Amino acid sequence: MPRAVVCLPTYNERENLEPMLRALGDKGVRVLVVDDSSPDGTGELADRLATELDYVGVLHRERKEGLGPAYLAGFRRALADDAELILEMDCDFSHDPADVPRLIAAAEDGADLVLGSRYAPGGSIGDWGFLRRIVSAGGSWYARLLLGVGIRDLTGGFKCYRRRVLETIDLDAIESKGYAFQIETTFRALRGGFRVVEIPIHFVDRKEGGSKMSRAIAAEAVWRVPALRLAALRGRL
Ligand SMILES: Nc1nc2c(ncn2[C@@H]2O[C@H](COP(=O)(O)OP(=O)(O)OP(=O)(O)O)[C@@H](O)[C@H]2O)c(=O)[nH]1
Ligand SMILES: [Mg+2]
Repeated sequence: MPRAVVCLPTYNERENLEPMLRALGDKGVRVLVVDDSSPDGTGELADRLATELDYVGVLHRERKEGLGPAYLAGFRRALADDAELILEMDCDFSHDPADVPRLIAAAEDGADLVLGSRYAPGGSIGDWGFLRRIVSAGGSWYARLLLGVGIRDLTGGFKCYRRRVLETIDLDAIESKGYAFQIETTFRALRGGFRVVEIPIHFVDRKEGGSKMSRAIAAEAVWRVPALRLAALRGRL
């Protein structure tokens, strides 16, 4: 089995971290927790768990700058550690740890980038309110239309990259911080000619802890999508 590293960004995920790390324990992966100095002590808890669980590592960052910079730091560390597959996933159980082997299997079957997709046939979302559904589905539809791509779930954060994808796309050029980061990485992979495959997942709302989604994050996605298309049209991406 190729060496797989799950990058797990955390900000105030104290209640979720330990169950999540334990749930990933039998999946044959290494886990890199990327914590942005969570005020609730998630980073210290991660250090403690890393001494007990040999498949866990921790990357501490000084301050919260959004998901994008946290993931980029995690990707760079995973690449330096010789990972062949690099996964992204949320630490709030919206993404089911039991799906990790399915993402890895799709990559082993030949995909360069696998997306855990809520909007692919067979995918679904549980217990989200009406507004959240509209915003999410509308966001993916908007990005799909403006970017002219066939991907159904562009904003999800449950993904598995082959090493060569992250080595090829220009990580230094990515400035997206929130959902836009997910859109941008997938768009860059498509532009790079990589094979992107969606596999259906069932997504559930978090039970513990609070959402970090904000208006600023949603607004960033709205303006970055046309900016990405423009950059592509100008041959800059
Ligand atoms: N390191 C780091 N992690 C973050 C940051 N923002 C969010 N996260 C983590 O990224 C994951 C997704 O964040 P959520 O707050 O669940 O955001 P979301 O999934 O877009 O929104 P909800 O569906 O409302 O939960 C979680 O594991 C968070 O702890 C950040 O700035 N830095
Ligand atoms: Mg979440």
